[in-house]
Amino acid sequence: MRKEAMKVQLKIIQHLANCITFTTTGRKNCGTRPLMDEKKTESRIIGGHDAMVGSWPWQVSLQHYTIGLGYFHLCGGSLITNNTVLTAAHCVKKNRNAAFWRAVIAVHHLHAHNYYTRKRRVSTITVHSDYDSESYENDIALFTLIKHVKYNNYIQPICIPENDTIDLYPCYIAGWGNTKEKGVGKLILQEAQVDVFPLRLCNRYDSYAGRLTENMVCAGSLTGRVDSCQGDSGGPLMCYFRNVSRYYLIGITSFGLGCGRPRYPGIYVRTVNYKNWIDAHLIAKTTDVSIRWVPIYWIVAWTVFYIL
Ligand code: 4AZ
Repeated sequence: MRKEAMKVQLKIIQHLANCITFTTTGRKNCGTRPLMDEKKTESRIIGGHDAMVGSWPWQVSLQHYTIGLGYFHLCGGSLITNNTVLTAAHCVKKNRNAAFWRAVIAVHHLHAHNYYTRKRRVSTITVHSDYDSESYENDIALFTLIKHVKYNNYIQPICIPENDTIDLYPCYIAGWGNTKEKGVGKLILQEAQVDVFPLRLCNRYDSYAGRLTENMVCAGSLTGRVDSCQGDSGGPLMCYFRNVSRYYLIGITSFGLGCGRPRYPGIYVRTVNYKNWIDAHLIAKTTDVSIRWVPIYWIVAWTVFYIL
């Protein structure tokens, strides 16, 4: 009887730990845009245009510090918990030292922060151990923030998909990257609607010719009018799922042959394939958040123990 009670007690502790980690990091209410009306059908976007303030509440600007220059936007990222930003591994090729980086959240104009804009220093950078800079395989990394952010109308996490889905529509990309292949970045966040293509189409001999793997998503436009570019890397490829009324992070902006070239859409990291990797590296980082709840676990667990 005591053994059984112990088992039940352990199960309850585990369940509580899971629930609390999940709710304190806010992943349950992911992928919603409080300031946007999803019912309004947006017209199709050709090329990029200014995003509206608060339209992508998980969009992050990852900035690197250089002496004399200060912080400089290098990559995009997506907020997936209240202290974690998902980005591309190649974003940290310049410097993997967390001390040189900051994440800016709820920012629209890179040089004009708002009262709700949050700047956070980074405690750890976790790069996928099998990232290959030649093939861009496993181009994924996690930035853990020193201090968590509070969710509000301007700050929300995006959902990570659990299962592969084929019917992706509508999907968007966003970032402060170059608007031309040899151009410069924009100060105001840009967004564009993209099509997601079957991998075999992008792997044809006159396109990426077999270089793309199952860990990648090919998206943009075949005529080359809509694409991501340098400076957008690490940012989101996000799709809206009407059945659940939420946005999911389908891809992470990774690479491409140039920008906006016909037959060469942008290539994104297929996040669904990294769900386990992400979770494994989150749990370790979020224990400090749930540790506050330990006394409550014990009270519940001991109460159950004595009742049984
Ligand atoms: C880059 O250099 C880059 N057209 C990102 C995305 C694409 C190309 C280049 C896709 O970070």
